[in-house]
Amino acid sequence: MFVEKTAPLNIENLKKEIAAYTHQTLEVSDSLDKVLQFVELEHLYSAALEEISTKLRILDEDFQVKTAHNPIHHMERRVKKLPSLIQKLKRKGLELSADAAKANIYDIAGIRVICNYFDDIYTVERLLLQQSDVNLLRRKDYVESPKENGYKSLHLVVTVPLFLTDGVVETPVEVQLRTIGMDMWASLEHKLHYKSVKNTDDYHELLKECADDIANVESKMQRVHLDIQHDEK
Ligand code: 0O2
Repeated sequence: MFVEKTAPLNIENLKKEIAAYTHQTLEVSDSLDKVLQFVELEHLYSAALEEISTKLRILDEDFQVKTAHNPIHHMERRVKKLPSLIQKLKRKGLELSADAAKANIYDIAGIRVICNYFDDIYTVERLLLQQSDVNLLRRKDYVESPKENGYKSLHLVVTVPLFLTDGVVETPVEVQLRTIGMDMWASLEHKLHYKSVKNTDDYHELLKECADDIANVESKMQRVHLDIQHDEK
């Protein structure tokens, strides 16, 4: 069910990555301290992803047992890689430290929940947020109000409690909920935006058209799905 996107931890590689992104040759004592803080960060946010993934999997299975339908098609999760995290800290003009990251960056742990149909997005949101230990910090509904380029997804930042050896730590996780079609669109647009040498503007209108076409097809398919569900009852 999960597509793991996290590379295994390796202190030597982390040291090299920190040195490359801070453009400093770090002395061993200094770098080790920083590295260990980032290792701890990785551990913390991986644990938060584990918690939220389990919650979502249990909800999906329970929904299937009770309604014969799985709202979740699949999930992808990742802890933000150190180079992207450092880039984001720099972009926001923040100190390059694990503490600054913890306090200011909310998408260190990210999970993408790909839903079967449009309605499933809001079902999963409702079921997740009604859990007493899940707290909503931020919500951006790009499904209701798509971005100008046609991007659609529901973004939530929630905290989950982690019961660690030294106490409870409320840890934020960014949850992106979208349909299969919205995911297909976002993947292509992301590729065009970040990887392609072509001018993104050339595809602006075409991509917007694709977003509308996908929404039309997905809404027709949802109608068929709802009719079938209704007939089965
Ligand atoms: P990555 O590599 O996916 O992590 P903030 O996180 O608050 O500083 P922002 O832009 O306010 O930044 O957050 P927002 O709007 O919630 O978007 C965050 C993430 O949503 C992005 O993460 C993308 O994953 C996705 N996203 C937002 N807009 C678009 C878009 O137009 N096209 C595509 N394909 N994805 C989008 P990152 O950090 O950019 O990258």
